[in-house]
Amino acid sequence: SHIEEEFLKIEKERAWNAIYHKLANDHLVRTSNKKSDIALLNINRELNRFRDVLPYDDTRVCLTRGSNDYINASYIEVPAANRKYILTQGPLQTTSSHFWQMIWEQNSRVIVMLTRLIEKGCTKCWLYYPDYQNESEITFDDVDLKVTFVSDRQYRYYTQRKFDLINLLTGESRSIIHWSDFDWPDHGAPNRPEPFLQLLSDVRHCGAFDPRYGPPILHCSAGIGRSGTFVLVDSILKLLAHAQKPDDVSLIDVLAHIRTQRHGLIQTVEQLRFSYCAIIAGLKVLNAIEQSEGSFIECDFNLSSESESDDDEKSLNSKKYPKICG
Ligand code: PTR
Ligand code: PTR
Repeated sequence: SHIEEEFLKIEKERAWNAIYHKLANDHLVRTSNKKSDIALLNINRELNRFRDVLPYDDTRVCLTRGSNDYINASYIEVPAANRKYILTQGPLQTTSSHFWQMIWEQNSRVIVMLTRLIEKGCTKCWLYYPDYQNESEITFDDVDLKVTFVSDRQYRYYTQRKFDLINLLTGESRSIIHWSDFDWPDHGAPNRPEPFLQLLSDVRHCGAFDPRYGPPILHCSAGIGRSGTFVLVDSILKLLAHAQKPDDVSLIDVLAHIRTQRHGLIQTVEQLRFSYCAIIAGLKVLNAIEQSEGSFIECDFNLSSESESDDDEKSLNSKKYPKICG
């Protein structure tokens, strides 16, 4: 593919740094009129995990219920690929309820968590979900939501959890699928693309892009480096699979475009290089998956790949609802 040719050319010319920094400079020009005024309001400062990672006003996700509509989250759209995502920071203790409120209001059903709770001794994300080891349910009284643990399943490279998200005002309950524990420290890149492509394939097949529901929620710690890499690889692979003229698909253009929706997507040269590697490998191994598009019927949030990867996984806890006291 032309992406592979481009990759080999950059390798040969050792041009990764130059390309990455050109992108960063172009970005400053393209976004000079972008504002993050809402994120900087005094009442919202504390709601940001990092002072320097803020959503732009025009692409931020607004909460609809309650007195403050702010959450550090952005819509990312790649219209040519027919893809929408929500990227957000790893929830803080004080913003976990807002996170679930956003999921309810946006009608999202899938969460991809690309950070660990703690990396190299530093806290990267609050434990905002019931992991069963600590808790089997969490009630967020301020937003009238309850999240209950349903099941977890350990795959070779990551964990899948299912939760029920219950609206305490109406009693309505929704199934949520949560992917986590993927090994990928911030500012770095995975050693090889295959585990990542497996995660991507499972995320696609669990209904993350089902048009009946809201966009999938992607987060890492800041919600820009690793999550941005995920968006770029997924959307470019989708574009290459469906574009009229795949040779016109430009990774750099798509990256520049998504960077106008949330700043800093893809944080390092390694992550940019990894995106190329994952796309090149993905074109080979994801072929079979692409062909199955449309075969996805009613989404009951059971993994369709269960039979394929049976030996990759084992149930951590009973699949049934764990006992609750009382
Ligand atoms: N100021 C922080 C830093 O540069 O370390 C912000 C930051 C943290 C940015 C993590 C990106 C980070 O990675 P990710 O978006 O993958 O969590
Ligand atoms: N067809 C299923 C769905 O729409 O959810 C599963 C699936 C999803 C398969 C996406 C492949 C997918 O990849 P792409 O969107 O790149 O065709």
